[in-house]
Amino acid sequence: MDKKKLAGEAAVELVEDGMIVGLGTGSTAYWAIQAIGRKVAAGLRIQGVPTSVQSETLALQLGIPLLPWAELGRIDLTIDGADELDPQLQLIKGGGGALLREKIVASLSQQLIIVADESKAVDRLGAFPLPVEIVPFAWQATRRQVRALGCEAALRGGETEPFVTDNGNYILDCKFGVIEHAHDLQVQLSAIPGVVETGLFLGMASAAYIGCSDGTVKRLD
Ligand code: ABF
Repeated sequence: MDKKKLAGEAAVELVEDGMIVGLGTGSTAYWAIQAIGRKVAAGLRIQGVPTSVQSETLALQLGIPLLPWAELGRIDLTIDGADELDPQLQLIKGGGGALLREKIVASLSQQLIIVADESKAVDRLGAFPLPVEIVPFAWQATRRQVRALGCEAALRGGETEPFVTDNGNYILDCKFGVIEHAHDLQVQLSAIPGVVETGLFLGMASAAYIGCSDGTVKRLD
């Protein structure tokens, strides 16, 4: 039983004709985009807004019409993955390196629907290292400031060949341990000038579809 496929396909029931739809990144959102592609082939009229080069490429392959960036404004519904989600639907995202575009798209979305397998549902955030997108300039100094907030921060990909995001930035994967006060941490990280964005998505998700081992899909609101 592919729990990610179950979750991704279930969320697509919410996609209606005429919508502008945010297309998420990752292996769970992949299944949602595949299902949207089938609906478009059957006549559904939507415009997609990809959250990464990866999801843009997939959408184009499936013939999903994309909204021109210049027209980007309100998005009706975004379907995206997550690395962790807690009972309050607070999220850690960015394991796929697309957190900045994902957060921009999420911020414009009337509804953000998270799709995940049950392993992503946690009681408290933090077992998954928090991705933090930073500019390459003086990244070591930025890393020192991030570390000073109480975490181990590692440059994703390593110093020889660092991972570069779709936006030309680096990512620090930050082990804070259990994140008790996510809003405070978001404020502290965002105050560091070299930090572009964090993988904390707080108060943004409308619901989550969780694929379970017993073949069911749970909806969390
Ligand atoms: C993306 O999906 C990222 O924000 C997140 O890291 C990733 C989860 O990937 P997967 O669905 O493959 O587990 O939205």
